[in-house]
Amino acid sequence: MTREERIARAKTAVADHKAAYYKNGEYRGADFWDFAEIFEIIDDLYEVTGDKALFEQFEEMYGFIQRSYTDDWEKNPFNDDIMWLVIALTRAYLFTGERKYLDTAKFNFDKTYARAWSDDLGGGLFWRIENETKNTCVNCPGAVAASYLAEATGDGGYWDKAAACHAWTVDHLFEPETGKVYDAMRVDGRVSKWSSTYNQGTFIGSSLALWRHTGEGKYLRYARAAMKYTMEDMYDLGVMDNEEPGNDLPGFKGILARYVRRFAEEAGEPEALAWLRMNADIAYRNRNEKGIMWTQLGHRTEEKDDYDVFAVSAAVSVVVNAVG
Ligand code: 7K2
Repeated sequence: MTREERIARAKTAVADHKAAYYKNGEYRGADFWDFAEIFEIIDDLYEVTGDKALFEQFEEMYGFIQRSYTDDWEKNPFNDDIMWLVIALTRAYLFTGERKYLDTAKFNFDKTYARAWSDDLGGGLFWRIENETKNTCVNCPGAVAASYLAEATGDGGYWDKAAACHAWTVDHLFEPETGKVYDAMRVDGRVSKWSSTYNQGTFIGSSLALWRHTGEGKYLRYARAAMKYTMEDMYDLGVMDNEEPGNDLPGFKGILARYVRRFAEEAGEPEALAWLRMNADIAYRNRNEKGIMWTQLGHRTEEKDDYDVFAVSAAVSVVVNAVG
């Protein structure tokens, strides 16, 4: 398949998902973080196509954010949710130069970092405002968000924050010998060792960002180990045919996909992209008549209209990021 064909397929996948769910900046049924992660798929599509027609959609989606959540997201008790939307908007700023995206992202990052960071457990961000657990799903997105803000603002203080969130995760929730990323640590020190595609992905992404910035080899080793664990231990180099059922779970592999693309590009590891492309080919073959693709990529998608918007965004991200 040529690059042009992969781009055409990615555009079709996004357009079919939009046709089923999108109107005036809103994705029907998407809550705060679902929306943020679907926004990131549009960021990805821009990154792989450079298609400036997407700027209009960024603008519409920003309008939806303001209408629904205003400029200040502190009412959301999930610190991770805020980090995800900060990432989505800062990326859109880096493409468009649209200052209001950056201002909103920076304001909410700063406020959330201040409320979520503590010295308990040696540092790190709390997942929610109750301050009970420190999770990979906030610390690695926090590190990714901080590195994009560093790039966007030129303020090196954000690199320090990125490094701090990442280092806490490495020290408390990472197995360097296997590349497995754990889920969370409670304030009493108990650890959930469950690993997931989205945590592996944001760990890879934050490691790569810090590697690019510092040139320190340990960051590349972390990214490599986590990528290897994901492809080989979690999937045995096979198709991602899991993550259902579950509230959030079905959307997770879409987050992984963007960091697989970046890993392949930045670390120069084409076999990671080959694995992602194999997944994209299978998912696309299994789409239904409306072009919707179920999160179990190896399963034929049924002809039904009530698929959850986030659950069926994961395969869209796989197809978009497989462009490379
Ligand atoms: O417990 C956390 C996390 O550690 C775990 O990996 C997943 C597993 O669940 C939550 S994170 C998912 C949250 C994201 N923010 C919005 C919330 O509605 C959602 O629970 O599923």
